Amino acid sequence: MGMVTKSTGSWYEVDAGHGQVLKCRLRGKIRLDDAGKTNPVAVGDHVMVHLDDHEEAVITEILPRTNHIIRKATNLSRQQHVLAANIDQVMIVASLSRPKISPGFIDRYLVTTEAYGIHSILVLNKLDQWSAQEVEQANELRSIYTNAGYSVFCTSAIRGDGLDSVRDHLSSKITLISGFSGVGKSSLLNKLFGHLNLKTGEVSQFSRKGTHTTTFAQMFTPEPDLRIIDTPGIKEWGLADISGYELGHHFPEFRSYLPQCHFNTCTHAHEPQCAVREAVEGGKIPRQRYKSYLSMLLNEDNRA
Ligand SMILES: Nc1nc2c(ncn2[C@@H]2O[C@H](COP(=O)(O)OP(=O)(O)O)[C@@H](O)[C@H]2O)c(=O)[nH]1
Ligand SMILES: [Mg+2]
Ligand SMILES: [Zn+2]
Repeated sequence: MGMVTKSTGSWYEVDAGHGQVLKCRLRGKIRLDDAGKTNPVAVGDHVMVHLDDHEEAVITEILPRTNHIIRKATNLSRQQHVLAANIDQVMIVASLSRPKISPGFIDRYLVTTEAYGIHSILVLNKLDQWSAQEVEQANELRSIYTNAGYSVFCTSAIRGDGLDSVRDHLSSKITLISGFSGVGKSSLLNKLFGHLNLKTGEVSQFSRKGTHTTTFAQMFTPEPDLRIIDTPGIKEWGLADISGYELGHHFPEFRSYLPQCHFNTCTHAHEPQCAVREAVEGGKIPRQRYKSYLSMLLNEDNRA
């Protein structure tokens, strides 16, 4: 038995334990039985491996997953690509500027992880570059997301600020790292785990015309029991199937108000006697989060 650490679609790297890494193929018999999925095996999958007659390692069985994250193959396609499986948490990295932070984008990531039942932590990086105004913005973001139940860390991958707390939150876990290109994901990992030697400051893979874009995740194990899944070139994942009524449940700070709405099918957009809207008016739910909620509710494209 082992864990898939890399998948290219035609072959797979499987960590079989005790430092043994096998390059495997997939047994022909395992089909894409789950209609609509483009890949049967994802990084993080637990698999059974056998050596065939030619001494080749072959994946013969995929064990049940505790969770998975899906990325739509393309925007228009209904095909889905399983990005990673069996992950403990998602670490969302953002910088305030260069590239500019998009709270709407962070909220979409968070709703998606909530829908998958996966916990998230948030890292605001490049604090060595923050202006006084950006320090203020970071404090506000920290309060908004801490209030919603997420751990928030302010870091500098260059100077090393805040990295001990991040390391504590990564230990003994499998963490998928997400965030815009250029926010400092690889720099953070290099500073935390010097021997990883990840390339930094790369041009976004999407902007390099003619280059084959790799959309496959890769797992690193910088310390025993501490695993990181990097998703190079992947800007966003597809949202899980979430109905308008459900959406509010994926904003943790809305939850205590939901049972108090007059209509039990309330979408908190226009209905009378809505406890969520009252909480926004009363300053108990941050306006910025409510704004994200409305834009996700009203923009069908943002939903499955
Ligand atoms: N000033 C400053 N620059 C950073 C920091 N972290 C990353 N960078 C720079 O931001 C650029 C992108 O970093 P990289 O780690 O490749 O980002 P990734 O695309 O998210 O992996 C590089 O030029 C890094 O040197 C930081 O904490 N402070
Ligand atoms: Mg990188
Ligand atoms: Zn309501």
